[in-house]
Amino acid sequence: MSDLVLPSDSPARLGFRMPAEFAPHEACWMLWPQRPDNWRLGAKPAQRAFAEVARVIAQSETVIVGASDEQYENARDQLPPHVRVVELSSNDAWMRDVGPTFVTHPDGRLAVIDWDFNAWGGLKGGLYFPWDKDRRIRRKIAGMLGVPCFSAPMVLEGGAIHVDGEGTLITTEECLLNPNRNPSLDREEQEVLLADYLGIDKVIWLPAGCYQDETDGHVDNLCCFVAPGVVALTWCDDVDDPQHAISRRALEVLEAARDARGRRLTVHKLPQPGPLYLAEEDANGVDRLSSSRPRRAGDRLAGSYVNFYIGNRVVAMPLLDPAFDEIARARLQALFPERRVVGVPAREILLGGGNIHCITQQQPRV
Ligand code: KQY
Repeated sequence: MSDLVLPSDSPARLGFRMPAEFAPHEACWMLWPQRPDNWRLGAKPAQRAFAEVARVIAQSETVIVGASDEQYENARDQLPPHVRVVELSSNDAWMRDVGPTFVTHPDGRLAVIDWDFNAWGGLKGGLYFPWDKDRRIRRKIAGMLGVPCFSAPMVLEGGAIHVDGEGTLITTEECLLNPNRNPSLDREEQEVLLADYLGIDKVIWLPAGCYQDETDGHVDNLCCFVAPGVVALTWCDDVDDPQHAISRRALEVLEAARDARGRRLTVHKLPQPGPLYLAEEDANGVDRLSSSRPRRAGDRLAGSYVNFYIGNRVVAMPLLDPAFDEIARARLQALFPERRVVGVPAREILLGGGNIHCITQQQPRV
């Protein structure tokens, strides 16, 4: 980590830090899916899956779902009454990536970090155009909550980072050092910004994310903290599967790493589901529009059980493959003895390019 002096007004200099996902939450924010060029059959199956995710998470914290005006009544009708629905326009439904990264202050203040956003790569491999509505979401939520919003001079999606709440951040080189995100910022400069805005003392750089992940290797689909000093990692035993080498390289980095407090990490492996592929029927249900990335039958899906959400008393995990669902659920339950691990059928979310972690964003309790 570079020891450049922080600007005097950076959130970290003011005393703000990003808490871990496993710290207590005030709420969980989500968005309602609707775009027919990403979600098959007019997003109806995805809406049912999102509603089930919201229902499970709402068992232990407030859930707030942002929906467009034209989908407001439909979202209200499909979501349980105790899930709040607010009008909030978006270009798609990935609250992890377009929603606020919340930071907290020891005196009880909450603030939002507003990263730049370019739809996972802008015009060089991004997933859709335009992304103007997504770009405004963090500021709108800060406004709704009446909390300060710090604009960070860096493209970053929430799914590209995981933190332990004790000064350590995990990310991937494939995503953060991709020329389609921050071509003018090198590794050290990005570390300085992560320190300035999130209070990070140590960045652990994994080489790459999951095979064929359309986000350019978001860490939240590959590896996450389950406690300080403890991570879960997607694993694949098949040496002929490209995921095997990716996970093995990540394991080597994790095993050699020390976190911000000088601890070694304990790594727990979660099996990769599948491999899973987009079926003809899935692809045929998606509208083909030039403004978004096409979905083609036979495309490999970047399915991963690591893409779960840690709620206050429940963990919402994706069910993706009957051959591995129960093994993954039992391993996660052992990692979260004080929470109930609940599986949600999540193939419809995966077809849109992400999973439960990608569609949720925790608001920490202060
Ligand atoms: O990995 C995530 N955090 C989001 C996935 C977004 C996919 C967009 N199609």
